[in-house]
Amino acid sequence: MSEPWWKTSVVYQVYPRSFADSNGDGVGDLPGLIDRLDHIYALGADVVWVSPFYPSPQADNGYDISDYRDVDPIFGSLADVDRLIAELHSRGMKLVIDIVVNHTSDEHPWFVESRSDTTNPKRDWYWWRPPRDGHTLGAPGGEPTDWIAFFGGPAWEPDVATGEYYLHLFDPKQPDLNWENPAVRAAVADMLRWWLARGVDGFRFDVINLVSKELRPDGTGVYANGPRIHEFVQELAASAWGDREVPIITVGECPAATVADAQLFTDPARGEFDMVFQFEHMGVDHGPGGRYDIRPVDLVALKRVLAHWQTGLADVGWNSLYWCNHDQPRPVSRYGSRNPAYRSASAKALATVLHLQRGTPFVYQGEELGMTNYPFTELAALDDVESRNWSREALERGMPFEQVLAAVNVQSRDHARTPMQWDASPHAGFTTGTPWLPVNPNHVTINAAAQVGDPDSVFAHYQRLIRLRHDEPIVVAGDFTMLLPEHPQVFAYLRRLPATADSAAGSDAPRELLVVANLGDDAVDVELPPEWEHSEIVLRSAPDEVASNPEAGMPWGRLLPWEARIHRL
Ligand code: ISL
Repeated sequence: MSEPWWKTSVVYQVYPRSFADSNGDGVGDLPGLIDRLDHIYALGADVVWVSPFYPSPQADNGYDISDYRDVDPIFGSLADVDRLIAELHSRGMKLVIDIVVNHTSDEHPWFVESRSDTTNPKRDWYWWRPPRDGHTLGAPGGEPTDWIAFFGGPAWEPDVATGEYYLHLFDPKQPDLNWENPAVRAAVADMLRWWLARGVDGFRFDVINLVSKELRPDGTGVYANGPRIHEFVQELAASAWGDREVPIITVGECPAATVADAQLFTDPARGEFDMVFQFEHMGVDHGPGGRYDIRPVDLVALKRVLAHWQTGLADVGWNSLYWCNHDQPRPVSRYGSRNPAYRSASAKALATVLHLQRGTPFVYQGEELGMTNYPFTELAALDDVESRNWSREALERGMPFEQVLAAVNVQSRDHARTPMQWDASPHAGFTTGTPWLPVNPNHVTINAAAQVGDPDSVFAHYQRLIRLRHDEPIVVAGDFTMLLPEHPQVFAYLRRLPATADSAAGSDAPRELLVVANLGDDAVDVELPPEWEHSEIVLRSAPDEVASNPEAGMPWGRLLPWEARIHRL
């Protein structure tokens, strides 16, 4: 098949702060990551995406960058990046770096210059505005627009020295770059070329669909997918990587993007991104008040959203597939069983229904072990700026402490950020020092050392799913049909490779797969298409009693709790 390499790849995301600490300072680093690359290689992932490692005041753990062309000393040096690239390439793997260019740190020299004087040449590199008519700077209601920042509070920060506000869609320490200014766009493209020349193989673009915005009267402003977004992305793609012989991988993180937006972003003919991170399926347990306004996961809605993306990008564009990243709770805690006896089975079932979809799967560090949320008992233990701000505001609004803590225990971004669980030793093998965020006490049982090499482990299941994608063209190229869409407990679909669309797959290659999983604690009987009854089972995960005695009187169509199967015709 002449598919681009990223269509057959699986990406593994590393949050460097929490992956592996080589020098005992309690913070993960690049040498630590390099030491652990064989774990990712053994899993079978093709690409490693590393969250930001650039110099940063760490107001948002590195998503506030003060120098795009260096490495923060807490993570290592540029020489370590070069070594990381070489070590990955020697294993046939690739490196994706994280590009955060909707905003910089307020300590980036560009912003330091910009704020120094209203006449500074870099003034217009950011969004500076005078107070609203009739208001004084900093007085209530003086903000130029009614926008609220993602991390709470007004999105405008008064700057007393120059008498104006600057825009920050996130933290005040993350001022938004003004992409309307061509010099900003040229500087970004230049920086990307610099990293490509260093040997990186692709980019993940942080909140990239926020770079085009329209400041307008209250209630009418546009902060996402603004009028020039596709123009900006096309220009960037053409100037930074359009001339590459070997294609790179590009992923645009796009909060609030619809399928229609994604068709535009990922249509190869338009020269924008290879795929986007969409957020629709992340909203199925959010109420009208947002992510901390928690609702039970609605499986029917979750399936509807994912099926919509599968069919919406079937003819044009490409999907990314993910359950987790450094901003989300742990999938096994979010969508899996409340019963610890089913933790491992539910991690496998969730992985199965995601990885057999069409798209490029992303595995977030520790997901391949079935790592869980952390049991926070005090708000002071939180590090994440978003959950700290939200919990402070919620307490101020009068929400009882127990309710705040419960919400944070479901949704905090810190759940994904507790240290990687390598082994059962005191700090889980993550560090010899004091970890920057506590290690989950369950590391004594949930850890890599216990799972790697164990054929029944969550890790082994991920290995099989990844191998299946590499071996079976149908997993990459087949079309998608959801089955039992209204079933509240079962996730089932078909993948089919139409005979015409497939010449290279060979005549004996399978043309149909059935994926079915019970995402519940009770056994369930479902009506599956009868022609599949005697089909080959490619992969089956289920609690021990099935694994040890697969045909133990199980009627066709019965699924044990959290059982997942892949059938082949
Ligand atoms: O998921 C979110 C909605 O509550 C936010 O946590 C998140 O800020 C949003 O998904 C955008 O994320 C990206 O940009 C942020 C950074 O904090 C996140 O870590 C990053 O992934 C600002 O750079």
